Amino acid sequence: MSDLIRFGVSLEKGLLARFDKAIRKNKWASRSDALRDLIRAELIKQDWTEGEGEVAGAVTLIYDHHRRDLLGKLTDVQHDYQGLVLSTLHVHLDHDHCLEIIAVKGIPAEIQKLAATLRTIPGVMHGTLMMSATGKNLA
Ligand code: NI
Repeated sequence: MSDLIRFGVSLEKGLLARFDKAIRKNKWASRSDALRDLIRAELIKQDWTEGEGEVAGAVTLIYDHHRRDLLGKLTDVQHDYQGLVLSTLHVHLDHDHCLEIIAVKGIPAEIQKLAATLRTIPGVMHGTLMMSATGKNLA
């Protein structure tokens, strides 16, 4: 457990009222919990945009199950980037559509390149990159 340091925060009344409303809506236990989460979110965002360190996340892809040519390409790309791919979950959404969730860990620029390569494979209808962290340096 890291050392906790208390510090004061000055905010405009209206802004604090909105913040408290957001705290209730998001079920944070306290202003400190909310600030901690928001600070971590900002730091993780910075890690992804300018960091050289390791990050983690997930690529999600929605694609047409009947595009057989796509399956081979998806697998080929994941083999090309095997240093980044931790695990893959395949879900048959319905008769026609598949959801693939690919857990990734590595350098931000490389993960973003992998995500872009996957989501631009012909037949992929939608792709997202969920940018998270390895959990290090967040406490
Ligand atoms: Ni499927």
